[in-house]
Amino acid sequence: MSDLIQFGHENAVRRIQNLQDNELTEAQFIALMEEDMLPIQQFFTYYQCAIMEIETKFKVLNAQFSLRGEKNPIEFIQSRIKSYGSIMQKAKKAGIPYTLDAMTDELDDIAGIRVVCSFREDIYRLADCFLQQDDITLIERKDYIREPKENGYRSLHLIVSVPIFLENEKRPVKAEVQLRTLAMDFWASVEHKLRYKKDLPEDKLALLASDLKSCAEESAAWDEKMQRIRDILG
Ligand code: 0O2
Repeated sequence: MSDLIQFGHENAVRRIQNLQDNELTEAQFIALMEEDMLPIQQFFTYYQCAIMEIETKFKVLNAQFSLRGEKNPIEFIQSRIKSYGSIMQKAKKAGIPYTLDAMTDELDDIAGIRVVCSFREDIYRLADCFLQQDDITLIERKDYIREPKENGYRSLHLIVSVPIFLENEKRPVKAEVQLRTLAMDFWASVEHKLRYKKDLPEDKLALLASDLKSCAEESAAWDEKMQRIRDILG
């Protein structure tokens, strides 16, 4: 059971323990459990809704580009809600209290949408079209393509706020959109897997880091050549 869900259950169990067993029917017990779980379920549902909104926006752009006779710029879209464990680790590292309000305010990437394209220029074109939409508010833009991270990581990151429309409320929700090419995505997914292999000796880790960096540079050169080919072919 995840820590957050556990937290909801523990709250409920604590309250239930304050009552006499025989005072509580099964239906009341379930109602109490659900009451404590509701804010946590709601918290994640809002992010799921933001993901649906943003995914749809990119799918619409993809369809529109193909109507103009261009090849679809998007190869695939992957989305995720940050895992409970990662949320906790990030909150702990940043000194954010374990409350839903604090996590909503302070964490920008609980909802993550990754848009993967074949060509680098399509990333910028899609990002511009997406950011022009009047319900999207840009909070932060990090261009790790023009300024790659020290280890070679490349992607364009957009932290945005998108409104979700609920029964009686319009609610802004934050999300992180990562746009990258297939080559950047391949590199990042391999590097992500290796990042957890910390039990290697220092010399092997250093070799790995330097090999990964040169792979990142080679794949950036690939992206550049593919872009040139596309520009020539039109
Ligand atoms: P996951 O598993 O994708 O959720 P921070 O999030 O605090 O580490 P910052 O400045 O808030 O850093 O965000 P940044 O640098 O924009 O990175 C956020 C996300 O980008 C990461 O989320 C990764 O998905 C991706 N990313 C950034 N740097 C790297 C990198 O060097 N290698 C790979 N493979 N991915 C990277 P998470 O939460 O780390 O991971």
